Amino acid sequence: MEESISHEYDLDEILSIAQSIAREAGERALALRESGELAQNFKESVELVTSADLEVSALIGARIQAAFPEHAFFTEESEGAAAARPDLVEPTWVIDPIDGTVGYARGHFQFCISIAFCVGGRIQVGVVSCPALGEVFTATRGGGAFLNGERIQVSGTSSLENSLVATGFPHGWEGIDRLARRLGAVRSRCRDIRRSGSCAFDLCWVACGRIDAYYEEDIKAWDLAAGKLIALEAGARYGFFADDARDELPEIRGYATIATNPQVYHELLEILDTRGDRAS
Ligand code: LIP
Repeated sequence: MEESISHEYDLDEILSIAQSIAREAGERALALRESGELAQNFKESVELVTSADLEVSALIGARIQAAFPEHAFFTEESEGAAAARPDLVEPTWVIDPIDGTVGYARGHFQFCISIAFCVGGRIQVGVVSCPALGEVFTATRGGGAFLNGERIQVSGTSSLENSLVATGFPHGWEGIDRLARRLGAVRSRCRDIRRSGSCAFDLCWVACGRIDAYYEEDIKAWDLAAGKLIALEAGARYGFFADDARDELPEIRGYATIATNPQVYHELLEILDTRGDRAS
């Protein structure tokens, strides 16, 4: 299957198109923010969505349709995206036009344009552009992971005690006591905690070794798809710390995700999941 995919699809060409779309989208996101005219609304009363999320989503969708009219795509802003359960068998793009919207709207640098190309049930290409930092992370399945064209790999930190661990929290307050308990348990065993506000950003920082581990209970396919491939191709170990509560395709499952350098995986997993390692 893997071999036939690389025969049927030119992943390097797809990567190059995805990269140029991500760069254009990033420039547009920055320009919209600088214009000072961002409209802000809330989905389901808690989740921020700005006019830039919608505009950048439309821009990326239009570019993909123009380049690959036969491919399916869905973005965080697509209608029914939350309930969608794509099987990724046919060519499908999974996109977060702005991952880290809350920080983006407040002028932070930790936000990303996340674009993944999937086919044959797997993520094949991932691009995460961080326009405020001028950084673009890329990966193709089996082809390694890169930051601005330079090969990257996960950190060599060998113990959780010396690890920087990133995590995130859902937009609402549901389950906050459980999340806070878990955070306390992790914090008492690691060097420190980071919370960027963007899953794609955190996965890329695991990939390039700026942090050693990332976990989060409730992320979505569009948050993780590109970053997951980038982290894996950089040598990360990726898995789950609880049974799936959402019946998602494992390849793009966002429930109870853990991604770390392989050396600290078991130590962190033990804290998060007392039932032991049930990773992928
Ligand atoms: C964000 C995630 C992040 C999570 C935030 C939010 P959005 O996605 O990437 O990991 O902690 O609460 O869900 O909403 O900015 O696309």
